[in-house]
Amino acid sequence: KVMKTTPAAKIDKSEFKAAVVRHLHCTLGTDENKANNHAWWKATCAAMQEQVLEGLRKTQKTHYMNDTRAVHYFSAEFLMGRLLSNNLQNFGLYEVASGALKELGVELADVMEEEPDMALGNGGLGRLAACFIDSLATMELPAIGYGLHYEHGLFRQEIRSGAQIERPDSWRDYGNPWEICRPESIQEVSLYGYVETKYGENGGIQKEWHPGMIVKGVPWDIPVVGYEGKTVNVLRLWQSEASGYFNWDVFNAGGYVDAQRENVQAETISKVLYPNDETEAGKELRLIQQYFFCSCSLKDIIRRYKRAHGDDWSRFPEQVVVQLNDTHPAIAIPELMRILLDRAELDWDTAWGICTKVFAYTNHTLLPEALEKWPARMIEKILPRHLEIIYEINHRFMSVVDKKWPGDNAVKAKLSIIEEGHEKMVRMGHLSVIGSFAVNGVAEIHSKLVKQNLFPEFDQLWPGKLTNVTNGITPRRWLKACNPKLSKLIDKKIGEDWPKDLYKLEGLAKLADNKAFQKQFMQVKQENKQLLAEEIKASTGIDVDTKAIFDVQIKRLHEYKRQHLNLLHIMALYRRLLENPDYDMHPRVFIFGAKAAPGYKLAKDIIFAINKVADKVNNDPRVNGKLKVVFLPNYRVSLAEKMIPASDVSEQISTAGKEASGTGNMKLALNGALTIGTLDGANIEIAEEVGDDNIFIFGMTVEEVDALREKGYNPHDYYYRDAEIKAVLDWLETDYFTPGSPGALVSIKQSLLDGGDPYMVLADFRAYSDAQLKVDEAYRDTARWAKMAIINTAKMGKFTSDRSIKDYVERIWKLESCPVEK
Ligand code: DL6
Repeated sequence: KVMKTTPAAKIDKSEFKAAVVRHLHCTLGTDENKANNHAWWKATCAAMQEQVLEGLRKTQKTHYMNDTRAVHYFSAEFLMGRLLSNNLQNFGLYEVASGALKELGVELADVMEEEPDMALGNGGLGRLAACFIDSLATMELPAIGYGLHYEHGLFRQEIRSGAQIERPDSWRDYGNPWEICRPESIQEVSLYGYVETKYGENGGIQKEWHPGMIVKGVPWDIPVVGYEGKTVNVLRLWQSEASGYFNWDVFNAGGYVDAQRENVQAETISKVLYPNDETEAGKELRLIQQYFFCSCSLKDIIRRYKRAHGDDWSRFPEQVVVQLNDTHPAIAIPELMRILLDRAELDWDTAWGICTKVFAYTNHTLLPEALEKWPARMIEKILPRHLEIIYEINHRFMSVVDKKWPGDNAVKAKLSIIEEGHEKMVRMGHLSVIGSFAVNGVAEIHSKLVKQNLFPEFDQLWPGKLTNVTNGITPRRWLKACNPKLSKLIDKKIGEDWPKDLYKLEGLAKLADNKAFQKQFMQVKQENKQLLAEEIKASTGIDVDTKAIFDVQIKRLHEYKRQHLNLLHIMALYRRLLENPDYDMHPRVFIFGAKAAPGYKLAKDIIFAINKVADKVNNDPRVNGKLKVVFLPNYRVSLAEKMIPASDVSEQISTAGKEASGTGNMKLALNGALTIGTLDGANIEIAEEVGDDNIFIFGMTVEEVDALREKGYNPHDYYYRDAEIKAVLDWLETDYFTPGSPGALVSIKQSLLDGGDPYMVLADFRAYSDAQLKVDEAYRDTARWAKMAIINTAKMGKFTSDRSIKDYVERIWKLESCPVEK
């Protein structure tokens, strides 16, 4: 049963105003006359934080008193974005704060623009973690997020002469008003060194790890405010510091500089987020980062558990569940084993019994280059005891495999945690499946492929262990907060309960044919487009026509996501317009937002090509205003919040079988954008919800992709058979888009022809182009488009992250909510 929204905090406008002024004076040492927007932002956050911390204190006390079972969400990434608007919304204080600031002569919208994004993640996986902790708090579930307190989050992207330049992100240079340092909960983490085997008198063997380095993990807590502000959970991020343990010896021996060097080494661990999306970094520092936050987090969990249960380990799996967000935290499995074996001195079977009831693992990708493997030698150097434990886990697992498939060495080699080769590798995916009691993919099709292609034997060995939990997004951030105009319209039509019960949006479906509602719905879209047009002008200088179709592709730049398919189609439209100035199309603005991993050459080339094509198209009077191309720099959560409400068309055009789920697809559809997409990831489930008439599906299915590959895919066939494909690819080789530099865009053509077109862009081109004609036709019928857009919003109930969390809770975590007294 959903209650009507009530403000969580009992604070009125004048009290809020007084709190802001108090913080301006007493926390920031300035006053109303001198304060700039940054100071107003900090003072507003501080006023808000008073309410937040009260909620946090009450929540922690309630969870402690009830000795609750809790989920611990281990993730190397949390892409939180900005928190002020979210916290105000969730506490029901947005209007209060806005009114209070207005009386002080300040606009809340301007103040919110001062907040740097907390960009501690690359893309989908990190943002999913952020949506999940929002839902966990909203659903009053005992939960804690654990991750890394990166000093620098994902790089800031600048575009210079069309090319991506990476700049460091400094999200907390001037302080982060939300975080609280907790020195009382510092942990120590060991690294390097060697393992001593001790033989006891009774013949028992004891292992002792003598580390070569010890670092300190300092926790920073970010409060996570649930909707209606009842539960305030915590995101605990670990920052590395020198422990001082070894350094003082060096220092005392006169090695001041060497001591500093050790400090630097220790502090490097949480210095920077690896900017790779869908590729494993394979660097020593990355493994150390993973181990560092897992070790700190497990010790933190154990400290809390012991406070209530002492040395009785039997109840540990009843109290603790750890969700591994991909394999990045998989090293937590041997770490818990090490603690149970070497510290708690449990026997192997007891320890393993506990471990395999605690961990669950989510797989987010099938791309082979993203499946983490670590050289055994690297693990041995950094974590010698853990490698021993991994070998023992594997040894025992191989007996299980031998029982199921006696004498089958091929299956053993395939399932072994250790991949043999010229360099022995530890497969973190295998370790995660073996050490977890549940494994899930993130959309129906993805989970099916995980079972069929990635881990089929594991599925046979442990039927039911591999399952699906379709991803979701928090409607609080991705509709209520980012699209206030549409939210208010929805509130008026169906009431205010939908942010907590998104299936309520279904109530809009019956209005889809209502002319007056269609007009209001499209009017909101129009106003949002106007705001985005202003943003585009401010950040790129490009004027766009808000009556044009806003066609948006926003996601990391990756070949499998096929931004270059979109680009080839734009070039084809441009050609059609040049060949026939009367070519009949509704004006369209293609808008991109995407960061490329700094080392991913082709991805950066695609960004460069988009910008070069944009320069040409946007300045060519012959297109007669029908075509514009915009690349918005530095795509991030706060920019997504501006783009999504203003989008008409959502590009979800990955090669079928490659996009595990996608979550941008859900955000855009929720805000009334129509999807043009392949039958991939969650697109399939979106299509099921909205119906075939309200989505533009095109291209090969997973089976067709496989069949074509099987048969032998030759992109040249498409190049020679389709004159338009040939013309646009050849165009890339000229200097038309890069005057004076012929060939500057040729790498794209090369990858699609000589490179074999690994993501079958050319094979899907014609189907994509045909689907785009249907988009054009649909848009011209304003009533039809409005109806389709309304139905998209109405049918997104399934994709709330509350539903995902409910699935995890009921099927995997077995958690109970714990309401916090007001
Ligand atoms: O599950 C969240 C998100 C999915 O929606 C995307 O489809 C998928 O590409 C992304 N995966 C990653 C890769 N990480 N690893 N490993 O971000 O996860």
